[in-house]
Amino acid sequence: MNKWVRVALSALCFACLLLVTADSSSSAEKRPNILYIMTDDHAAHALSCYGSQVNQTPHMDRLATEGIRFDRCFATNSICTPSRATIMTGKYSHKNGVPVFNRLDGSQQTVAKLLQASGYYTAFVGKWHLGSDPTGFDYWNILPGQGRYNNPILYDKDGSEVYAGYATDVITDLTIGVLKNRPKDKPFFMMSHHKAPHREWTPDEKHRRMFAGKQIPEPTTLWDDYQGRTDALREQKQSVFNDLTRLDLKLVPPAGLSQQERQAWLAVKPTEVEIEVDGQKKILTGTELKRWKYQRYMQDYLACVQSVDDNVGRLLDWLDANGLRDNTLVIYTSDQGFFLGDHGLYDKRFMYEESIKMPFLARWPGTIKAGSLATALATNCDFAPTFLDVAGIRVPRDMQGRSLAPLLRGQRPGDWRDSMYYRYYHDPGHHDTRAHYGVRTDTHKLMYFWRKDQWECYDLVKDPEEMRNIYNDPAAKPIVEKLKQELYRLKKEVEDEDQFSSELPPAGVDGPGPARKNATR
Ligand SMILES: [Ca+2]
Repeated sequence: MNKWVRVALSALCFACLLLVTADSSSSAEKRPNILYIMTDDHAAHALSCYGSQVNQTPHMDRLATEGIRFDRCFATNSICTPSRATIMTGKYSHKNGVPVFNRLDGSQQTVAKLLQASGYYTAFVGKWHLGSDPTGFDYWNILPGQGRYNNPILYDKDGSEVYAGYATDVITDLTIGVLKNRPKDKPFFMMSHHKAPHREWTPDEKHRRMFAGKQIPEPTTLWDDYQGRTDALREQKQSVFNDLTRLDLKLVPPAGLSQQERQAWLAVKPTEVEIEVDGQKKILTGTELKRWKYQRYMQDYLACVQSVDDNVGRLLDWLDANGLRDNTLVIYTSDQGFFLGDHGLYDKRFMYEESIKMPFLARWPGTIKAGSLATALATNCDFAPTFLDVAGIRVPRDMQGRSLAPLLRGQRPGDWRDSMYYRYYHDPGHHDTRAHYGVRTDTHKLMYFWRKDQWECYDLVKDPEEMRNIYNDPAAKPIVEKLKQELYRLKKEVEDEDQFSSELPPAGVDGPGPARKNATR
């Protein structure tokens, strides 16, 4: 080999080396930012991109128009704290130790810790509601427990502080502040969690006015008489007609009450209400009162949602204006769904569609095709694996979900799941909702109320509103048997060995939080 060939070869090798180095550094730079926006109790049927009959959410709809809408994304245990624990761990409640409103053991593996260890800047702002302080975040600032709507208190590792304003605006402001001040040499993982539109549904003044007096269409199942169902629907105490309190309905206590008397007055579930119509006092009872309660509930709930929608728009505008549009995966979801008078209910918990269905919208230009739709069954167990996958991190084997990244790209893997497992434990809980577990497929649902040994089964194609329990229908026997087999197969697959079926961990997520930062000043 002559000298010139050797020089040429070594130059070629050097060029290759440069190419490899440049390539690996550019792929590291290209790891996407992840902005995860989550609300509390926002039902998919209160977003216009999901066909809402009751409101318009133009800013959330932008994510669907510019990205993807998942139509079958479900919570695996439809209440706040368990869903949050599942999102952080990628595991079912019986594996992460959070079946009810109990404290998350923050020493366990979480998606935030894994992203942080791989070089992501990780931050959390807003409603955490997991009892223990966040772990795996470079920055966190959270509401104690449920937090409050007006002038919320948030606390970080140094103590708590009162923030003037409305919680949804404050949380968005803080999120933008964190993003502005983040280290720019790392991709970010930002979780921005709203309190809204959680009970007691206190809107800000602007949006309260927007919905005050507005007539909201009633859902077709509002007057469901629960015929043909198990005892569970008849025994629950999450009825719009019977269980909303004076506080929920924003009734004003009479003057002169002590603090204690005032609280007792507000906690009453009224069977008659005095209102004023055209300057005349009027007592509402019976059917008229029921209809009025539904309206009052929905007016405030939707007003809270509208503020979130405005703030999602504000955050998207900020991202776009700051050059973060193209390389940021933005997700909008809620910790579960919510009953908006469906089956006469509010709240969640039950395995019926309105409760378990999570809105799930994602935008990531260049990767997600604008205006796409995913109908594959997804669950909140899948979120952590998805974040890891898009960040190029191997998903640990003990995570029970599966990355949604192929679905984001419009590809449904051939071996994608065709059923999902659900389990709710909190019985009697706050609403006497009976414990149950079940399976949902693309076409059917089977629910088992295990303490009562009672079953419900629905054909979701013929009966999407789940009004006709076909469990005892002779013609449905073959499908019921098939679903039972699938239910027990899934129960085994997710290793649910009835860990929490008889004994539940103590509650521990609603404490007051630490002392004020300026308490000693
Ligand atoms: Ca919730």
